[in-house]
Amino acid sequence: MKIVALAGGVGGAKLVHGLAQILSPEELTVIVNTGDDFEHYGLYICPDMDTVCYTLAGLANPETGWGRVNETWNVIQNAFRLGGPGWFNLGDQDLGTHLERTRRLREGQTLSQITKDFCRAWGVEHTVLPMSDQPVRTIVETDDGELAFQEYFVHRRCEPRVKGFRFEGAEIAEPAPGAREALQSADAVIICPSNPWVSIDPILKVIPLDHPLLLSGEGRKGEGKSVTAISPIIGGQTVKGPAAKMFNELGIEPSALAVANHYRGLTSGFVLDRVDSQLEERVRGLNMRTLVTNTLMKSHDDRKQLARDVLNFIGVDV
Ligand code: FO1
Repeated sequence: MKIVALAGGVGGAKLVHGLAQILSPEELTVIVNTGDDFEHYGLYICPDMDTVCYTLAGLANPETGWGRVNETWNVIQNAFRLGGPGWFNLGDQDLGTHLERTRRLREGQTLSQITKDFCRAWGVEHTVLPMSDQPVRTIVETDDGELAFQEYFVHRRCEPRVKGFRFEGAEIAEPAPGAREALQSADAVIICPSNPWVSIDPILKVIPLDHPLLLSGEGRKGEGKSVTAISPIIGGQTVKGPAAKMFNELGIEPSALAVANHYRGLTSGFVLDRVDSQLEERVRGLNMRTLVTNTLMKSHDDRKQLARDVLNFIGVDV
């Protein structure tokens, strides 16, 4: 059984970690959002990519979910004292990643090649692909005007009211090498519990899953490829990040049902938390099979259990 997981930041990384403990590197490919990439201090930063890779490598900071465990902050504090921007926290170990990635990009290497090399160095055996090697930039349209994603997310703490999103460069960006092939040969696609607006939609803009070529592969049971999403909204709230706030500001009541509706026509399966079980019938009404289970990943065991539940739901015996 071949699975492709689409992931954004911390929530996505946690489920991917669970999946990677069950599926072999031949069975699992992860495609990661790069719409939140940006340049800071002249360095190329890939927050979601790094969050997924550090999590898979067991190097992620367990408190924040992003950045490195046992981190120190000497470089950024010294740069800040000299007048540099201090709103985006780059740790000393993390800076090593950005320095070397930037050096290689300037040498002409691609983001996917660099990611492959870094994953090997970190002992990550599963394939992790950026959605594209070309730049795609998530722009948040707000009451305060258009904001680059990290400006909105970190610098402005998601405070400006959201009116919409644009993914600059998505029309011309090509899927990263191997992404199309992985999707074509996949039996199932899992959309991780990441922010639908700013983590998953950029990936879908670059790699539309409903493209006939991608969906044509036969599932293991001859039923066609299944696409299953896990709700990042539990009991009307997001575990982490601004997804619920975004739904609200866009005039949609945040709920697992709203997430299912967002993916309507794309997903054949939908996973919602036990606290939202009363929404199950209405999600089924959107023509989706449903699984109600515990989706809150507080511990490492929770990650693996949710991964197991989702895999069983899509027909993998684990
Ligand atoms: N998120 C924050 O809220 N504050 C930060 O200072 C911050 C620094 C940071 C550094 C490296 C990295 O890979 C991620 C970092 N993040 C930070 C998280 C990141 O900006 C967001 O989680 C994602 O872009 C959204 O998925």
